[in-house]
Amino acid sequence: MTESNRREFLTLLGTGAVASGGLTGTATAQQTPVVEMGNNYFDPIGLHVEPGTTVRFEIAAGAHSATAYEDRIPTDGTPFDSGTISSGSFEHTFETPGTYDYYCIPHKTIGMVGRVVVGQPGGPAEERPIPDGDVPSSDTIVERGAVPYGDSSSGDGPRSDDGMMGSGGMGGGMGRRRDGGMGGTGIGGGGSLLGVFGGLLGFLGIAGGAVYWLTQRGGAESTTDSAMEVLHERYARGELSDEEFDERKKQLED
Ligand SMILES: [Cu+2]
Repeated sequence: MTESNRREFLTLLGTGAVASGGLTGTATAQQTPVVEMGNNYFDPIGLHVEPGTTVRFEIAAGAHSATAYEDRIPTDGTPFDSGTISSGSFEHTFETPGTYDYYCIPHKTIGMVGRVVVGQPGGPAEERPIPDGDVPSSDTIVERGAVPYGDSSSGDGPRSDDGMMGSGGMGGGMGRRRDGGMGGTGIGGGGSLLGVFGGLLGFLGIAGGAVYWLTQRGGAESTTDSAMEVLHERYARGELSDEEFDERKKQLED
C-alpha cells in the first residue's frame, strides 16, 4: 500500500468519527484548541489556527515539553518553550502567520515533534524537512484543520505501550474525544489509529457474522457443507455446547 493510498484508506475509515463529531476546521482566535502531550506524541500532531489563537498544550501522560525550534518558526514569530512539565498545561498565543515546528525536549530523539500552521504556511520550516521526526505537510494541516497523531502522512511515529493501551478499541476511530478545545468539535483523540483498526476489526467481525448467518440459513445443498464446517469449527472452539452442536447439526442434516 502506498502512503497516499493508506492515507485515503484511513481517512475513509475515519469519516464516520469526523461526521459524528461535528465540524473540524481551523481554530479561530476565540477558541483555545488543545494539543495533548502523551507518551510520546503530540495530538493533534498538526494544527491550523488563525493568527491570535491561543493553543493549550496539555499533559495527558508522562513528562514533556512543547518547545519551538528556534530556526523553524517565522522570522518575526515568538519562540515558545513550556519547559518539561508532568502535569497541567502550557499556553502560547500564535500571532505571526507562518509555520511553527516544535518538539519535546526529553523525547525529541524519538521523534516527538509537532507543527502549528498560523494562517498561511511559511518561514524557514517550509524550506527544510524537520530533523527529529515527521509532521504532516502544511497543506494537509491547512486542509484538515487538525491532523490527529497517527493519522498523518508522516505515518506512525513512535508510540509507547501506554499510548497503545490507552484508548481506541472498538469505537470505529473515535479515540479519545475532547469537548474543550475546539468548542466541542472534537479534535480526534490519541489512539485514533488504533480506533480505526478496532473499527475495521469490528467490521470484519460483522461481515464474518453475516457470512455465517447466510450459510446457516441457506437451505441449498451447496451451502450445507460450509455451514457444517463452520458449525464444527465453532464447536471446536468451544463456542457451542454438546447439546447445541447436536441440535444444529440435526437442523443442517434435515
Ligand atoms: Cu515528550
